[in-house]
Amino acid sequence: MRPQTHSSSSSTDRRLNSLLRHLQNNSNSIIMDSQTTIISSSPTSAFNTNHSVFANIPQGPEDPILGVTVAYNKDPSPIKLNLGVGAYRTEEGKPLVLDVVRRAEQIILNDRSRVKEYLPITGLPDFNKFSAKLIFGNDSPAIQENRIVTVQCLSGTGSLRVGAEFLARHYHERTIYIPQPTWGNHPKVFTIAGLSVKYYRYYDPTTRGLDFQGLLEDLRSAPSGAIVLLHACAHNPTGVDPTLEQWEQIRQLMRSRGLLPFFDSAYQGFASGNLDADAQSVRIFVADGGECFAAQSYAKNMGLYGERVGALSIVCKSTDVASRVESQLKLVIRPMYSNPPIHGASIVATILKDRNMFSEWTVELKAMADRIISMRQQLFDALRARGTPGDWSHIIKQIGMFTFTGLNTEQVKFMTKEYHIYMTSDGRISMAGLSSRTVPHLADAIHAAVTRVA
Ligand code: PLA
Repeated sequence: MRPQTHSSSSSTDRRLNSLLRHLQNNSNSIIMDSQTTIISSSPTSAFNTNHSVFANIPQGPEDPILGVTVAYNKDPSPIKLNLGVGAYRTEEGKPLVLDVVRRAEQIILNDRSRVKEYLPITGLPDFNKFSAKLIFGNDSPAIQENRIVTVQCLSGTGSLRVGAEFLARHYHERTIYIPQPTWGNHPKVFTIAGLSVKYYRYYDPTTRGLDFQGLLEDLRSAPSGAIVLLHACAHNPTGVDPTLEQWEQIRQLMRSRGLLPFFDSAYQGFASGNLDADAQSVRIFVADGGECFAAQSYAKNMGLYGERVGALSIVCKSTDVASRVESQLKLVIRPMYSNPPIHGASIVATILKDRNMFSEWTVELKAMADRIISMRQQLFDALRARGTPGDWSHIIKQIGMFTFTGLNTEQVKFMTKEYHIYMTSDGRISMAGLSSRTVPHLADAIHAAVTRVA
């Protein structure tokens, strides 16, 4: 129900309005008159304790992804299952803190020389240095040539937002092309920063694969200089990535049209289990010497969701440009949140800097990626065993954290109502939230939805 519009007929409101009119018309006597009015009247005359200045505010909708968790939390059913948000769970269905993260935190805790001073506006220098190496490669010429600026930001979302604000202020082309479909927050982040969002074709529902021709056509007809958002790997929500050959064609087309790549890398290591393999798309764009943006998140690959740790890198043509770009990034960041938090970045820097801890991390990361891949196989097998109508091979073909099932909104609603399975209304399920124990329940629910709901 819409909240009722406020009526100004009460005597209190009449007095308030006349006070406001007086203030508007007689600015010289504002302070005297307002004080006089407030002191000489009853407390309710100018300040009504029952009336909110936000009385007319409409109820906002829940977030399409994070709202799924809100609904899940309210459900008392013991069999409920949250496959909405992309958050890794163990076979026991529990959130996971990596052993290497615990070890890094212990080191940080024991180091009495560490203090809680403000970080620089651009964040922890070691974190930035090693984050750039992680995504662009240890021997990246662009790093050696000192033409990459990396700034620590508030996880992937904050990195995208800072990049978007910078582009809105300093780049001549305001249009950003994002894939159709994409992560639900992308259009909001870019629009609110002042960019104009357009879509390029990406996913073909009939093949449940990449609409490569559509993608090329749309990018070919984009205005020269337009920004193009690319998921570095493990495309969310479709789980469909271009092959390396297709990436190469996308690169050639984008460079020939002068389109500016903005990579969102939220799942490095989660697609293949290998950090370098999952960064190939970004690296082929950097290898040609051209410019690009990259937003990195450590939420998933280090399990640091709530620590909000990520980085924005801007690859420039020269050191000189990079240093001016950095100076402007500081002017973007300072009035937004001044400087980023220290703890999560210290964990990441501790791990990335130390050869042993780094390799321990890659083992734990591979185990997470492998468990997700094995969930794909188990769910596929369970549907086959039930004889569920349809071709479910996309479950094993898709890459990364999510399966874009092809289930429609009504089927999703049915599964939530009858089976207490929570997922986003577009039919996306987080494979990382499944376990061997819960696969049969999900397969039963999908089977029932497909056979009973059109
Ligand atoms: N980019 C993509 C493509 C994402 O999928 C997500 C997270 C982010 C950026 C931002 O992550 P971060 O700010 O936490 O680093 N997507 C999640 C969570 C996992 C979410 O919606 O916030 C998802 O369930 O889609």
